[in-house]
Amino acid sequence: MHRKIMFFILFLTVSLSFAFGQEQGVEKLKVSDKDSKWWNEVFTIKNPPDWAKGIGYEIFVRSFYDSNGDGIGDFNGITEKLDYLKSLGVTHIWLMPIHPSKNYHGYDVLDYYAVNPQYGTMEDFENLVKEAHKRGIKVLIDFVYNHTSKDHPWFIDSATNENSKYKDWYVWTNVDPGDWPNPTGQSKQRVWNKFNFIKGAYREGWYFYSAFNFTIPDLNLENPEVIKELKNIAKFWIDKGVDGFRIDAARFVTAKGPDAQADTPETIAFWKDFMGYLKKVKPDIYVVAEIFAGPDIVQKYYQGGTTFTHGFNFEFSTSFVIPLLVASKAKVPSAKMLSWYNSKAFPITFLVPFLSNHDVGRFGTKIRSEDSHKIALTLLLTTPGGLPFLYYGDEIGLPEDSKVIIGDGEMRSIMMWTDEPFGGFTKGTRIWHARFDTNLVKISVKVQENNPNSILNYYRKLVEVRSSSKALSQVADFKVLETSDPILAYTRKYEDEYAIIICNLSKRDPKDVVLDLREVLKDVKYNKGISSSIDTDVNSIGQKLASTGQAEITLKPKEIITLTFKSNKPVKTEPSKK
Ligand SMILES: [Ca+2]
Repeated sequence: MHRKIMFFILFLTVSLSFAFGQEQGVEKLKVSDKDSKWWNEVFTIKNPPDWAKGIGYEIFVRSFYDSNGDGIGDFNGITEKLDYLKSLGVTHIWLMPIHPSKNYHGYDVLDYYAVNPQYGTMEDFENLVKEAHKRGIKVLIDFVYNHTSKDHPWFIDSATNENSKYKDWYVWTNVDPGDWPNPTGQSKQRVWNKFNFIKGAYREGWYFYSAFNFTIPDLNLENPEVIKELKNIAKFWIDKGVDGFRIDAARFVTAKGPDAQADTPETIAFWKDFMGYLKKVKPDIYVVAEIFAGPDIVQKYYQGGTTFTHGFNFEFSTSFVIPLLVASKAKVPSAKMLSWYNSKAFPITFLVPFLSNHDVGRFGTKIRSEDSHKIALTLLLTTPGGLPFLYYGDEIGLPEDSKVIIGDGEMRSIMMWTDEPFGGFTKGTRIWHARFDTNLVKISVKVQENNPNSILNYYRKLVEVRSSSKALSQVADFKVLETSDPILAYTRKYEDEYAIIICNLSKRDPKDVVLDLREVLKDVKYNKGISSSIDTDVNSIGQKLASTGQAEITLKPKEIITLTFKSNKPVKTEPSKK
């Protein structure tokens, strides 16, 4: 009896230690590049495309930095922060709408030829563009072509003046078209609305088309006069020094019926013509479109490179980054990414990845873990695609501010610069969104700059590694390595430069990994590397891999390591002429 119990205890101890040992990472996961395939960009890209090394940054002017203490962010505020942006590796800033508007976010424009006086003067804007250019930063502005404000003088005249030149600038009918489904996903919002804003107006009782909201009627973009005017507006801003545009609501230009309100052939033809004009005015123009859909729809706007130069990838975060982080499994999300890569309809460089924006919300709210945020930023900057975009605050993991009570304002709250009142956003005594979560100052730029292990310091070092390596900062070949969960690993190659990125997606368990990259890393020297854990000696791993092609490493839970390599061959020099 006694011996039986002893035997059972011994058995239990052995089984437990075996199981425990496995969880602790005794099992070694092999990562080898033998059976994987290099993916090459199948479309010809101008070499090197000027955006490839860069990083884009979306700014909500009202919330970025207030230079004059009135509680509203402004152009001069951005100008003051250009050196900060430069320190993030930013090469393109996208300013959300800068025009006069009655709405705080600016997407219902009142005058396309002016700047919002709350943001500063036209001279302030021109100065921002000039100072940005001095630092090698391009300026993109938001272009809201699909609709105007209902208070825009064009709409008022179109509604009230039977002889107006703007009469057919909007989509009107005096016969009730019935209830069409809303194409933008806002099912409660009617697309045909009765005009009753002005008593006795010529259009009183008529219906106007509006894909988003009755306060922003759609322009009639089949009217050549409207198209001509929009081209003039675009040229006006290009002449001001603007380098390109972010196109708002690109899918909804022309509705042809209840079942044809998005992505219609007329819409695509409109953009093809419009882009042809922009490229004529400014051949190197950078245009990234909001095609709020998956890549299967986005590809319709590539058209062999004749339409937009880039479209945002709305699935990058939801179908790739978040599933990796939540499920801690690599296979399915990696396959998703490769399906974009394999598309015959567009090059992967057409798809612009991002983690957060002003409509989909902040990544820092969806994934509340610093380690995961570091992984996400690494994936953003090291997986193939077009110019990666940050939303202001992504570099510090800024979450949404739940104290903001203005509609959608939680995603567009003030930037946290310091741990002073209002996060150092203003020197004044109030801010435009009144209430804010004072706890957020704890993750401000200044606080993170003083913490070696912060998201911001990790991000800056990652940018340094990225820009030191052509394998990461050019349109490079790409290979997802065969691994077992929870390990994700991929390599990139440009000429004879290489990068490897390896990540332990497990939230709890460290993993021992045997790296065998002898097939790839031949005759290379280690360049630079970074780990999301400051305790990992990445340089010795990199040097070992460079000399032997192999290394055994223990990855901590949620650790990601990026290593870059250059050719060991002596640089060829031209024989000197005697
Ligand atoms: Ca201000």
